[in-house]
Amino acid sequence: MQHVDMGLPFLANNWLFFLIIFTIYLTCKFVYKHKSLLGNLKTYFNKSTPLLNSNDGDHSHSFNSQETMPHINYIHHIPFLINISKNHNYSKSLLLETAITRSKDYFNLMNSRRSIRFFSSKPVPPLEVMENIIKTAGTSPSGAHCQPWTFVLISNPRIKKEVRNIVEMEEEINYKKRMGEKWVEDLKFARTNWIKEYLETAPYLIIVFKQVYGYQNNNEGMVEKTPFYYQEMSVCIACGILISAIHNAGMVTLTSTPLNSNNKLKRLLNRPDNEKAILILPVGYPAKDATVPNIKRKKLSDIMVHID
Ligand code: IYR
Repeated sequence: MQHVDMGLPFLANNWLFFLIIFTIYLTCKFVYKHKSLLGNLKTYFNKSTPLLNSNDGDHSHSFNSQETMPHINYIHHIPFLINISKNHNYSKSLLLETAITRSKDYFNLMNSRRSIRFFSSKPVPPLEVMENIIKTAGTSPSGAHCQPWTFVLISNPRIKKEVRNIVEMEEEINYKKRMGEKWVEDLKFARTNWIKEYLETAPYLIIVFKQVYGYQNNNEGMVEKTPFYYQEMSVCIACGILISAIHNAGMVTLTSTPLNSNNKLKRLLNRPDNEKAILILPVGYPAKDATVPNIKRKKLSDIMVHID
C-alpha cells in the first residue's frame, strides 16, 4: 500500500514529463514504420532535388513507390474475389462439369497454336488488340512482384527493317559459326535459317526485354538501383501468357531468339542500362500459303508423372 501511495503522487506530479516521453516514443515508431513513405513524400515535395546518380545513364523521370518498390511493407492484404467471366463466378467454375469443359476447351484452343514464319502484311490487327495482349502478359506472376519486363511494340516499317538487318547480321554468324553443326542439323526440320523476312512482313514486332534490376528514389531524391528477383523466370512466364493471348485473339507468332543482338537492339530502341532483349515476337495473321512442319506433341504420359 505504501508503494501505491508513493507512486500516484509521483505520476501526478510528473505527468507532463511522461506525456512527452510517450509522444516521442509514438513518433519514433511511426517514422520507423513509414520511412519509405516519408522518403517518397520528401521526393514529391522537393522536385528540384537531383534524381540521378551521375553514372546511372539517362533515366530522367522520378518513380512512384508502386512502380519501383514492389517489396514495400505497408501493402494491405484484401479478400480474394474473382470473376472469371460474366456468367462464371469462381465458385461455379469449381463445379466439376464446368472445370472439365473449360479445361478441355482451353487445351483444344492452345493445341491449335503453331509457330508461324510466314505472315500476311494485311490486315493489320488493331492497336487496341495489341495493347490488350500486352496488358494480359503484364498479369504474369513475378518474383517479389517486381514485374521485371518491358514489351517494345514496333509497327514502324523503317524500325522493323532495322531490326531485321541487326538480327540477320548476327544470325548469319550464329548459324555459320556460333551454333555449331549439331544445333543447325537439329533445326533442319523447321526450315529456318538467318534470313528472317517475317521481321518485316509481320505488321507488329514485340521485343521483350527483361529488367535485370530496377530503379527507385532513395530518401535523398536520388535514383538508385534496386534488386529484382527471378527476372528471367518471371519474364519467361509473361512470354508464355503473351503467346497464349496472341493465339486467343486469333493472331499468330513465333519465338525468335535474338542471340547476340542485344546491344544493337538496345541502341536502336533506346533502352536503358538495366534491360536485356530476350525474345522477338512477330505478330499478325498468317500468309495464305503459310506452311508448318508436320510435328507431333508429346503425349500426356510422356510429360506427366503423377505421385498420388
Ligand atoms: N535463334 C535462331 C535459331 C533457332 C533456335 C532454336 I532452339 C529454334 O527452335 C529455332 C531457331 C532463330 O531464331 O532462327
